[in-house]
Amino acid sequence: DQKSVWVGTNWKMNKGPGEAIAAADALASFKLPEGVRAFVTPPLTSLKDVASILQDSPVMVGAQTMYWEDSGAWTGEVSAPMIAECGASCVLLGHSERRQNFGETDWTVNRKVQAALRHGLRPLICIGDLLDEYEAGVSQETLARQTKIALNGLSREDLRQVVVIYEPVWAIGSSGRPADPPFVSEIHTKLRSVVEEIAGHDGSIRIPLLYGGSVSRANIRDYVALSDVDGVLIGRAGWDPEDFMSLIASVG
Ligand code: G2H
Repeated sequence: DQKSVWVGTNWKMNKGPGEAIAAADALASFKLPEGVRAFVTPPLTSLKDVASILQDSPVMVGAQTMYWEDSGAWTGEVSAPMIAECGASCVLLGHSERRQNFGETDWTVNRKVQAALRHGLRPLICIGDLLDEYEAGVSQETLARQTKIALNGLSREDLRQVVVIYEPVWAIGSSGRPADPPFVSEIHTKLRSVVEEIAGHDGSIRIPLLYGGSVSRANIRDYVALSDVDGVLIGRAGWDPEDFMSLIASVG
């Protein structure tokens, strides 16, 4: 895993089943460059179709969220075993859009991480600082807290499965501006020591640390070049499958 570059695209609430299937068909024909680990997170309405189209492709498929209970009276929610049965191998957890708009907290993210792991799903854990935290110079404290709580109680075997994605909330979406690579470098170096504190300093477990937030053709290589950045999560710039493939090719 050491040399892999992770490149994911989060479709968010875009693409109905028809469009999602067409996009998955396009992704299925793409050959990944050596060393790139790609993933896509479609909406739940097309998770099963996209996973089945990509089942023989190296592109991994994940959900964008899930609930921590396996089943029960939780109207509107879906569980880890349901997502796994749809063919997903991973799940985004704690995306800032979920934390901000749907009440997710550090501790609910932790419960979801544990539930995902129980059902063999790789948790793709998003963390991020708010603009006022960034401006007050406390980004690092927020990120350390979010990371430590998300990973609380995990075994070493569990820690081998997780991916952590730094997405500054002020850098996400059309109102955001991409974070400067030197700032990302500084943050990721500190995050590396936070995860090593948890997983050990001997290098036997290297938790992939990805950057996300307005990643585009213009800046993707600047992030991937950073020594503590193991890849990127792309939103808007990766929604078109041809664009996603060319972004992957540009770092492969
Ligand atoms: C951040 C990112 C992908 P965008 O949410 O998760 O989206 O690249 O559109 O800022």
